[in-house]
Amino acid sequence: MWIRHGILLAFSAGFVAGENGLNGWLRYASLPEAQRQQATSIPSVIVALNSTATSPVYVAAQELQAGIEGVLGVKLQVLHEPEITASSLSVLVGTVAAYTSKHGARNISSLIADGYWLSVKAGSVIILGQNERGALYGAFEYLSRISQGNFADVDVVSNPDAPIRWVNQWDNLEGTIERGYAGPSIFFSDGLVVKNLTRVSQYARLLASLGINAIIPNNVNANPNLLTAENIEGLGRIADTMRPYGVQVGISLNFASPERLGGLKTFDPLDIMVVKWWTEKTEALYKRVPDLAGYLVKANSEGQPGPLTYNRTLADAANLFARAVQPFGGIVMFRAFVYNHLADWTVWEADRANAAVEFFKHLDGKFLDNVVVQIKYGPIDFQVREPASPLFANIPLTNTAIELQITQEYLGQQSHLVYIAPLWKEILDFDLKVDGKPSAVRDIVAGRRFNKKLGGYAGVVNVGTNTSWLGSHLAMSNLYAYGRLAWNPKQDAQALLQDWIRLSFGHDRSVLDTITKISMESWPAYENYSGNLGIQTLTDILYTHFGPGPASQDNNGWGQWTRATNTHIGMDRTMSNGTGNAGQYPPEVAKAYDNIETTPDNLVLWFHHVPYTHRLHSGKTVIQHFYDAHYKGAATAQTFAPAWESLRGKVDAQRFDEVLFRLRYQAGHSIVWRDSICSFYHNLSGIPDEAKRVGNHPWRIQAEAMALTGFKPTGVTPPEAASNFTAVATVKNGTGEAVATLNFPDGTYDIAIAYYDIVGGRAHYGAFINEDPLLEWYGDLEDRLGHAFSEKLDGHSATRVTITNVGIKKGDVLKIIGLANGNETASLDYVAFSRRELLIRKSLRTYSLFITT
Ligand code: GCV
Repeated sequence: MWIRHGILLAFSAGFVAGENGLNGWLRYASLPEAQRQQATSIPSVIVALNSTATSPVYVAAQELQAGIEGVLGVKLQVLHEPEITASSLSVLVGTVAAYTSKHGARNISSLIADGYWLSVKAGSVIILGQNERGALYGAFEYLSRISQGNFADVDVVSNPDAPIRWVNQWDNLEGTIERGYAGPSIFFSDGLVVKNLTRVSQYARLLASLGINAIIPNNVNANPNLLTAENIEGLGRIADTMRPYGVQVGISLNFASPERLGGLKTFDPLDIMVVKWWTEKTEALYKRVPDLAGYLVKANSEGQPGPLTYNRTLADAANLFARAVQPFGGIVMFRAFVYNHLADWTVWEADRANAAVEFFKHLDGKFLDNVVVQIKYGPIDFQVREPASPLFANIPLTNTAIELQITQEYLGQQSHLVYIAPLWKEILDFDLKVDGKPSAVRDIVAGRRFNKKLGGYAGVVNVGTNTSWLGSHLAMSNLYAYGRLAWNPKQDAQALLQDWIRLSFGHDRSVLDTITKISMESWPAYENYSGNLGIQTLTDILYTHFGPGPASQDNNGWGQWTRATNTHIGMDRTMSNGTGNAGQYPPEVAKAYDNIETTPDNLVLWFHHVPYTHRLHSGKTVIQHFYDAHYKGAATAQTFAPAWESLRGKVDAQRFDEVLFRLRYQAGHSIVWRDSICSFYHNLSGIPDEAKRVGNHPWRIQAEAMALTGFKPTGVTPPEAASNFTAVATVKNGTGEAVATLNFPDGTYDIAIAYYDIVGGRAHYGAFINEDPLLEWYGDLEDRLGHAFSEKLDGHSATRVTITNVGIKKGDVLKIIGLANGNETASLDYVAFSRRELLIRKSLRTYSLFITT
């Protein structure tokens, strides 16, 4: 061995195997003694008013038994009817109807479907659901309370804010997941439903604990083969597995299935043979899955087939399915994500943000009652900042649901910590002021504002087989918060986060404070370094949607335009001069967005096309705001890993190590973001950074300036994803050596080595000072992070490793060796030095200015 083990590897020493995340927030960890003592009277028995093993009430009893045992260390017996009578110290769980028939009526008439009543009085617990599902939800609420050490008496009725609380998975039949970052599907493999559905059952348990009542397991870009007899049977097995948890199954449909699977010559929604085909398919589905929740449809979007091919309307399509499922009580979620991805980008007005209203407004009133239009929260596509979609305000006669994305497609793909609930809250709380009346988005989707029967929430989750479910343990706060907000959107994002922290990581105060701090800072930080002022996430939209690629937004049909020139930036969406998008909002909101004076800074580039020198309300110019925000965001991201490290020993080993690895990765990649975006606009606008950071890196040694053997200078795509627009790389299977004599003052430094980790191999690296080994590492991020990987040297593959606390003397010789492997060349961008002593002494603000490395 020519290199000693690296620092990253050394961190795993000293830990026993830890938790792997599989139980999420349902760990039922033993309460610390002090809190356990507050449980003055512990129930002595669990009474379940249903003895059918597949019923949610039965499951609730099992869950109560496991939970109480885990938290309090006592295993209670479960009794079922008819053997029981409720005792004073029991936990009784059942439906109101079952309770009433046995014990007489209770006055809890305010319960609605899925709601529950929870009563805790001196150790006696009664949990009654309006239906079986509600009883299970009430049991989970009780367990959440005791898991958090809350034994207080309570008498509470809890009803869901909206009837639709669904999750969507974008799983493909062959087992991949579109925009999934946690391994293959738990549902499908090789074109079929998997045989072993254990993970599906565990997923249902997590979902039920949040009040989620249905799931669409397959991708909205749907495969017609889902409707073969074999797969209908498979769906039946999925439904059987999830039903005990009250989670119904629905499916995404491929609109062209009658032709592609059924062999018909058409898929025209008004063709009689097509109608017959769908009717019979629906009957076959309901025969196997009598409680099928319904259908989800993506039509005429991003190349998917749809009714417009036959000059039929989107309502014709939705109603075809609505009629088919109506006799069975099913519903149709019809996606409003319809737009032309081949738009003419030279046409100023061809604004994708207008598409949903253009496609759906004139259809208001034409959808059947069991159709719900599913609307992404913003007008484009899950960007780091968007205004609420104007469609929520434009179809008052139609049921609507909001689509949120738990999987972090545009938000760092679970390789960056981003707690999204604060973003969702901003949208849900936004008042669209329809007809001058209070019209919060949450009230519209709940059906309250326009008096609609159906409505609610669809969250795109994309869990995979990784035991952490989402690839990152900390990302699970997003799934938790999604479910809790779908139940009650008035809840506070930080309070939800803290419930999740206590349930997932225990009761240590510093654990609570630290995870709260980094999570609450994470969305603002990510917005700062990935795209601010409403310009969208400036990622490479033509490739993986992960790393920086600002130029990719413009000059193509996808419509995520920024209209950046060398003098101006931003979409003019005003009514007078722009695309008119502001005018799609009700008058009061339209007026505010139409006028740059009343548009909030964080959306100014969403609605206005301005010079880089335009002064914001903050007093800064747009370009200086860009520079400062990107530096500030990346500086905040540097604090996450050290903050997490302070929890060493307070979090179990496996989750501690896995989170630390990701937070360190994020620290490096946030600097990739910062530098790429700053450098791109610096180059484009020619306007210098007042703080002289952009393009000025005195503490960096550029790889191309080192003495090179085997490594050759190369450009990367986009060019700004390399410091000084140049990196170095070996040829395939080659070896490279880069050497530099250090000219920095003697001191202790953190040394960051920037390189590119691409798929196709695991390049092997070593760094030495004066021939002494400093760090050995591999280009193996594809094994360790689940995000969409790249085959090129670009903003997705650009990354950094950091070695802390290295003593350096002027004249020391730094050498880096890279061995290519497979299709992965070895590569290098720069080596950056930060003075440890200075870093420790500086405040965060100064630190952000200081980090020019
Ligand atoms: C499932 C975006 C994503 C696609 C996704 C699509 C949608 O365009 O990048 O992967 O397709 O949205 O929501 O339908």
